This record gives sequence, structure tokens and C-alpha cells, in this order.
Amino acid sequence: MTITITAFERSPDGGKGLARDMRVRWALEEVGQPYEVRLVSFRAMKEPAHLTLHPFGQIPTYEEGDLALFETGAIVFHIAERHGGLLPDDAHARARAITWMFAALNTVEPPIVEREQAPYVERDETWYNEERLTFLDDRIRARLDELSARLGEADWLDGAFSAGDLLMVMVLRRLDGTGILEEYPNLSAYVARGEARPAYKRAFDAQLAVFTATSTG
Ligand code: GTB
Repeated sequence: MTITITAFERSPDGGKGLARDMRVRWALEEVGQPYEVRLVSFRAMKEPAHLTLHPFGQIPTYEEGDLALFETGAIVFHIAERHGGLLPDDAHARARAITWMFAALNTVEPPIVEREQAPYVERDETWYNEERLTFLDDRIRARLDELSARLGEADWLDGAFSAGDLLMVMVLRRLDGTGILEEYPNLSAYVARGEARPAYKRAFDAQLAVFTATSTG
């Protein structure tokens, strides 16, 4: 059955793989599932046809036959459940890998997104200043201190590479350009290990190709 995902027609990151379709592309590449991509404009994302698929008018979405999903955590989980390669067979190891998926999205990502959005959503507030940004940066550091301590010198968070690592690497990549990740050599190496995976590279090249095609064409 054909899998179709949605992605930005013009990603604001210019193809750096920071938009969330990259997570889904990477998961599909890891499990060897071909997929098609429907590109959507910012306007189309808010129109009824897309809102039927995604109540919040966002990307990515996932369609497979009569199944339509949104939310990258749910999509990656669905892919990992249906195909081998992203979750261990052992029940306890599997539950722990799923725990890391939630940890990436619920515990590590929120302070990163808040910091990323502060310059856009808070800049007109009287209390928006350097002190506020330092506060937000330090909240990220608190999480990374803990994550770094847990990872230690291991390659992945819990044994073999899993969907938990896939989401955690993608979340940490959002720190690109902030200099914060570089304060944690083991986390930087962890992200680099994820980016070195052949499936990651195929997914990255595919999302970049959208940008190069639209910017030169
Ligand atoms: N919780 C949802 C999920 O995980 O699927 C969040 C989905 C989401 O935030 N989608 C964003 C979106 O559609 C794109 S990924 N935004 C449009 C809107 O809300 O109207 C967020 C994103 C966008 C761009 C960059 N970038 O260019 O660097 C990075 C991340």
C-alpha cells in the first residue's frame, strides 16, 4: 500500500532537515519502506482538505490506504510497530525504547522549541531581554546535563539504535547554530552517529532535493 506523507513546499530552513517531515522520512528509510511526498504550501495547510488530515493545519501527515495520521511521535511509532528495525523484540527493551520516544518529545524538545520561538513570539513583550534568553538557554542545559550523564560513552540510549534514538537525535538537531550542543561532546558525537546512518542520509538528501528543485526551478 502506498505511503504518502506531507512536507513543506518551501521549508523555511532551506533544506537543513529541521522540519518534522525529516523524522518520518528517516523512519521510513530505516525500515526500507518507499513513500511518496505531497508538498503543501502554508496556505494549503490551513485549508479544509489538509485540516481533515491534520486538525492543527501542520505537516507532516501520513496516509496509508484508509489510515491517516498526524503527530510525528504517533507516525514514527506506527512505522516502528509495523516494520522491523526501529524497536527491539524483547518486551522490556521495547517498552524502554518507547519511553525514550516520549522523553525526546515530552521532556527534551519543549525547552528547545520554547527557546527557538522566543525571538518571534516574545520579542514585543516588555520582559523579553537577554536575561530571559539566558534563562531559556539554561533550561535546555539542565536537560542536556541529565541526558548527557545518562548516555555517557554509550552509542545509543538503550542498547541498539531505536526509534527513541531517532527522535532524540532529531530533537537535538534543533539546537543547530545555538552552540549549546557543542558544550556536550558525547551528545554531539551521538547526533553525528545518527546523521552518519545511511537511512538518515537518504532521508536528508530527499528533503534537500525538494528545496534545490524549487529554488532553482
Ligand atoms: N507536534 C507536531 C508533530 O510532531 O508532528 C508538530 C508539527 C509541527 O510543528 N509542524 C510544523 C508546521 O507545520 C513544521 S515542523 N508548522 C506550520 C504551522 O504550524 O502553521 C516545525 C519546524 C518548521 C520549520 C523549521 N525550520 O525551518 O527550521 C523547523 C521546524
